[in-house]
Amino acid sequence: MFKRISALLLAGLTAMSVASCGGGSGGSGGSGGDSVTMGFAQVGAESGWRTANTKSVQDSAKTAGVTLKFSDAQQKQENQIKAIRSYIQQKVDVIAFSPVVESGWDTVLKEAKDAKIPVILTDRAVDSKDTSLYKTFLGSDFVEEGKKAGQWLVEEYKDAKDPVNIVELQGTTGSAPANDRKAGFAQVIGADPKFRVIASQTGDFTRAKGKEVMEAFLKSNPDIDVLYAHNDDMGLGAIEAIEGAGKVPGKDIKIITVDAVKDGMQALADGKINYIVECSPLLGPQLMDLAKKVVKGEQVPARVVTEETTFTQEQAKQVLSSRQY
Ligand code: GYE
Repeated sequence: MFKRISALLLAGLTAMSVASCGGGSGGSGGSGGDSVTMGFAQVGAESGWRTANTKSVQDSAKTAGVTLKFSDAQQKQENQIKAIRSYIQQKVDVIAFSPVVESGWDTVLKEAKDAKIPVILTDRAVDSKDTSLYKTFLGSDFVEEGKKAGQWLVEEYKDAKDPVNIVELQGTTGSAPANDRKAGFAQVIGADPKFRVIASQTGDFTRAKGKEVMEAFLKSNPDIDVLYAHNDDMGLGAIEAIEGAGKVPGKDIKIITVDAVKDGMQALADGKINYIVECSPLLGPQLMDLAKKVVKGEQVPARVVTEETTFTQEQAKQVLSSRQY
């Protein structure tokens, strides 16, 4: 079984490798002129955000002349570890990955370090104490995103005297965005005891799971005022569950999500979502830039934070047509 999965994964890695026209042999272990080969271990294809992120990485590798070896871990850490080990074996110049969960990376990161292959974290962080195991971390501030979600809620209910019952759809258990979006939100709403999180469960960042968990929430909690979903996709699944239960999303139950992908923005413009905190998936160009620098041995900042905004329903109507993803 184990063997079959790794054979499949390797076949997948080969099939999905995207060779760009950058020239050069790649795999030069950090030497070899300007040509750079990057091994990129993606989380999966769980959400609209992820699809846009993958496209951004692939497109910008082409533009930057970086040869990209790409793998999809289907939200499983063991697949990502195998992919990283295979990139080490192939002697790529740089490894970039978006860690599915925060913990458990030290061993494989040490292997990359021993092989003198620099590692860049993109999108999600690891909790390794030894920060020399990676060169930089490019991505959003997820705690800040959670805080922004909480701030909107506090403002929206500033005159309310009654308790506000909140249900929360968490992202993938153990992932940085799930941990941090939960923490940032809790920190802000925690200042006022009228805000009560009456149920909180993972929906794995997918639409299907978001719908399923929201159905269960609705069955056991007749009096839900607010849904906070850690991404648009889970929020969109939950909207189906809310409508299925005969309630009006955006009115009977206020909805806050994170990401601002096109489908989410459409639901916001349609009044089904009330507020979206943006999280940009367009990390590709900055990633290629950082990769070239670390391969050349140049200094890069230890942390590069993505710039992001928030959207109300009115703002969504204005920007919807020009939204790229
Ligand atoms: O918010 C979610 C995706 O890690 C920021 O992962 C990313 C999150 C994003 O599945 O939609």
